[in-house]
Amino acid sequence: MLLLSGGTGTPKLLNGIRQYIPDEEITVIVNTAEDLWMSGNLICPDIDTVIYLFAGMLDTGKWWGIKQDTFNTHKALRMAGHNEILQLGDQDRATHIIRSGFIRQGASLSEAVSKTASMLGAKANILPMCDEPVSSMITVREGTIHFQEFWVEKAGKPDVLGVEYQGAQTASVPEAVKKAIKRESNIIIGPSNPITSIGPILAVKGMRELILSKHVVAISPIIGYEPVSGPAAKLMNACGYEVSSWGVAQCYGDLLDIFIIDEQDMEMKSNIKNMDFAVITADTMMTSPKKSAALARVVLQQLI
Ligand code: GDP
Ligand code: FO1
Repeated sequence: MLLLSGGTGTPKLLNGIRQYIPDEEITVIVNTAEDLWMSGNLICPDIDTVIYLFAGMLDTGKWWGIKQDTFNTHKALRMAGHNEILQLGDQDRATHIIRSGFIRQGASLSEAVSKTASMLGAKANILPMCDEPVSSMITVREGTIHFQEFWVEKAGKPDVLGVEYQGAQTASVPEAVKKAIKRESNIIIGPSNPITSIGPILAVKGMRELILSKHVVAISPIIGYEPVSGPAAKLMNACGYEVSSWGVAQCYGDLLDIFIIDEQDMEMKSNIKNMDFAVITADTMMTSPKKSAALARVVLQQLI
């Protein structure tokens, strides 16, 4: 079982999938374009969400960080005048220190993530989309800024003029990712942000070609004309896509074989019918583990 994931929508689906499939049989290729170095360590928000989910540690209220974490170091740094863009939990920071230590000793990101995930007890195969640094850069009126500056520091408020994946074209698909894709017939594109979660994964040089021949099942992260959460609307608009499942389908284009949209968008099914893939409707709103499991069941039924 192989999924492409960001850090909120797809982890909710993974929470359902793991009710049917053992963690050891799940591989997740995760976006790294929201990563950044902060206070001396590499923060990988989407990877950490997936690790913490499989380790049973995730704060599923926020879908980032560790449940019941404290923020003492973050507060102490702020009192000393060192402001961190992201509020880092103390236990979460321990993960960053361990992973960054491996990287400083010469490990690739893939190796560092694999070791960190097993130290924390996550049994799924969690693979960064690439080992080289890639960043989603957002162009606003004042210039071009990192995704985290746009979304967290500036609270997603500036008008967005464009998005680019800095470093993606010179990055390469890691061997572990190539192997994982080659051995699967199906690839699931989870309900993640098509611009800043799935977009960067597909932009890694050679990734799209590897996925093209597979049976791709994607789940829309948009219900009606709004994302369930996060900045997808502003970013899709800026990239010239309609904010709807139709727009998401256009982002993925010829990769799609099966596209799962929300049952509320039943009438969109007829708009999408001229495309070269099947459209399935389901309740895609995952507000509980039970609802995640119900959607996961629909997804599993679409696999070949
Ligand atoms: P990020 O890295 O935190 O941006 O996380 P993702 O890209 O994985 O997830 C963000 C996307 O998930 C947003 O576009 C949301 O609309 C979508 N999303 C979140 N929860 C749900 C849900 O329950 N159902 C669906 N269909 N989409 C969801
Ligand atoms: N998101 C926030 O909106 N505010 C935060 O203070 C914040 C801290 C944070 C710390 C660690 C981590 O792994 C993720 C964190 N996030 C935070 C989420 C992160 O910015 C995500 O990349 C975005 O929310 C969207 O994907």
